[in-house]
Amino acid sequence: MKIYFAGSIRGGRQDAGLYEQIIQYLKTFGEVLTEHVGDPSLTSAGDDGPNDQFIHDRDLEWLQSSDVIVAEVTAVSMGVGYEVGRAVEMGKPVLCLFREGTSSNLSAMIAGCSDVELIYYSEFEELRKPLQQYLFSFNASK
Ligand code: 6IA
Repeated sequence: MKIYFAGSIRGGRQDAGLYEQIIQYLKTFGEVLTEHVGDPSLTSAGDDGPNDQFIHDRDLEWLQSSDVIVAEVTAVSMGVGYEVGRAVEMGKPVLCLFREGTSSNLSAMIAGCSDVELIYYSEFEELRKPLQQYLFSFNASK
């Protein structure tokens, strides 16, 4: 199973450690195409990578080739919102994760979208079971 993990980059890297934990766990279920999103050395300011068009086009190819999208949507990120919208239009299964108890407010465009599954949680450990259930049920229905 190919998993596309989406998390904030230029929207802010305050949750990078959490992304890394989620990615390590997701890797026990399949191949994570976007492991760099959890790289703690990747900063929101870093501009030394490939150019933006390359990043956009390559990420959309990965999105298209993925079986499932898992998006951590607590940190407000234009790119993550865009990826979720494009994935919904592609008809991909999308699971969004939103951490409660922070100053972030979840957009109605995610909270009100019946095409995405949404899990509210407060810490990583709470995600293990629901993530496992979601990925197993998805694999079984394929
Ligand atoms: O608007 P954001 O930057 O927060 O959007 C983050 C989302 O867009 C992530 O889920 C990624 O899949 C994608 N994305 C955005 N920037 C990059 C990127 N930049 N590399 C790979 N995926 C990206 C390279 C580093 C950059 C700071 C130069």
